[in-house]
Amino acid sequence: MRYRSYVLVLLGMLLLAGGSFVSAQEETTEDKGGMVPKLSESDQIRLAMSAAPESIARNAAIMVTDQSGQWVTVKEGTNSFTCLSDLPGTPKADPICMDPNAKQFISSMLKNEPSPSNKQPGVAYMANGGQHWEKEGKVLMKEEAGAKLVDEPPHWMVTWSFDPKTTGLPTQPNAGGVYVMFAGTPYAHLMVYQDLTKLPATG
Ligand SMILES: [Cu+2]
Repeated sequence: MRYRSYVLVLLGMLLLAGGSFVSAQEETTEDKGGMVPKLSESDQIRLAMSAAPESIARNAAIMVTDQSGQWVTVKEGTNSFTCLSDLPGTPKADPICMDPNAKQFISSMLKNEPSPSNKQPGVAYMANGGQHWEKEGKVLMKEEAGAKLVDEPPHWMVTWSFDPKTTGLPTQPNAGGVYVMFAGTPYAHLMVYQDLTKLPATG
């Protein structure tokens, strides 16, 4: 009898632990409804750091977004990478870790500058995945009437304007795992899916 209640208590503890594990996971992958700026600073820091391998995230500068979408540095970094809790524009959280060139690229894009300010290719990680808008098979830079949201699996990016015409690279997510996003615009960049078991079924 005593043994049985011990087992029950243990089982209860396991269930509780399992429950909080599930909700901790959901925090970084489920629909936020564009709520990331409203999350607490510590939740946003966790989100930001989830975008890159731990070896990069732990020494990176950390930025969160305030209610007006401004980036706020909450921790200085020592490895030149910057992790940000969310890229605005889609309901789900899009945490990203960027090297200095990629940071310039992304920052130019969010400021609607005509072309990115980086003069060299950059590397960015989105190990938690993200979302993009798509209409009639075309990946869009911004939401449009009739556009639908498409989930991006975990990936990294090379922020350089690859031309699909000269490189032969596809402009759509596909079973090969690599494509040029925003092809034909100054913000074209290479998308590389990091988990080959999670490629889009549409390929
Ligand atoms: Cu992209």
